[in-house]
Amino acid sequence: MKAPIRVAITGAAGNIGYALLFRLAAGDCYGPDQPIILQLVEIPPAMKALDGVCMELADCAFPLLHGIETADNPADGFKGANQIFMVGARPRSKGMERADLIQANGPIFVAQGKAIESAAADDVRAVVVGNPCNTNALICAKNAPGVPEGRITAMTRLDQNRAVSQVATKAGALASDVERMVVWGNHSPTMFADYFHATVKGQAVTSAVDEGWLQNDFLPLVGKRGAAIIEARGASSAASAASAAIDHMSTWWHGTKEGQWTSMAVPSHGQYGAPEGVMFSFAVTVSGGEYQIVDGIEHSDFAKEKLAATGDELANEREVVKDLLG
Ligand code: NAX
Repeated sequence: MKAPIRVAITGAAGNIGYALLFRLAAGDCYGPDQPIILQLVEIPPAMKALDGVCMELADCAFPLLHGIETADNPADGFKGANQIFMVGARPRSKGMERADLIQANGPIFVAQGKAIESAAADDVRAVVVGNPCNTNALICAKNAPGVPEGRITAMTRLDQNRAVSQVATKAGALASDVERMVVWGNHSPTMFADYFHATVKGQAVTSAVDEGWLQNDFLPLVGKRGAAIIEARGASSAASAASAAIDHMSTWWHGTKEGQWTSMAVPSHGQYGAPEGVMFSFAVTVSGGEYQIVDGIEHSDFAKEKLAATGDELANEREVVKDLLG
């Protein structure tokens, strides 16, 4: 049996947290031979609910769960953490614009960035799920300048999984038959689910599936999937978001298979025309715990327009939080 790793989760008593913790403890992220110690972080009013979650975790008697610790602040909660899931954030309330949400959540990620730098393990890897996740991850990274670049990322894997599932269903195939479907840009309706380079059973998606459907139905379907789930369920995506967070961290931990791509929002250095210095979702490969942005992908004019629009949105978000960038 390997030595346990420390896995910190913020927002651990929330909806996504409730779907995430049990799968982490069951070994779904790091494998059946990797024990973990969970470090659960919440805000003070949620600590009682968190106690209840801890009781349930204990009652599962998970063999891989070698400890549960709780904290009501990130400096304690991130101590020695090797892996961090930043899920906790203020939800968007009625009448709140995206810019208001960005401003309300920004300070949370200033404190969490500082805590990663001062308290986490040297090999820390972190994903931000709490929205607006790209810009929150940017704030976090800028407030952790001593942490190597690229260790703090944001999650667009849910958008990728949604895109994979829609194409698989349309083509009468399985999700595992769809490859190289990646999402570019922001985790917001402007993101671009790039079907031009994706394949289903080895065949180009553009020839396997009606192109009119791809352009007119698929893109809005994926872009507005979160809203459709709220409308149907009366609550936002939780289990699917937790599953995507596990996929993001699991791929980072285990690596991508030969020829496979995945989507991660990572610091941009202007590749593919993305604005420099934002957290932009790119096609990446992963090996040995390091991601690499895929080089040399050709984009059509249609795709370039989409990339420019989502990039502009991220540049505008960065402008809104410029005072929080360390
Ligand atoms: P909930 O409101 O159910 O839970 C959030 C939890 O975070 C609460 O328990 C709250 O007490 C805690 N929290 C708030 N501020 C905190 C802080 N400073 N430190 C630690 N904990 C804190 O929301 P939930 O449905 O779990 O969603 C969490 C976040 O994920 C939201 O921001 C949501 O918008 C975002 N999402 C992101 C997705 C993505 O693909 N990136 C998809 C799903 C989801 O919408």
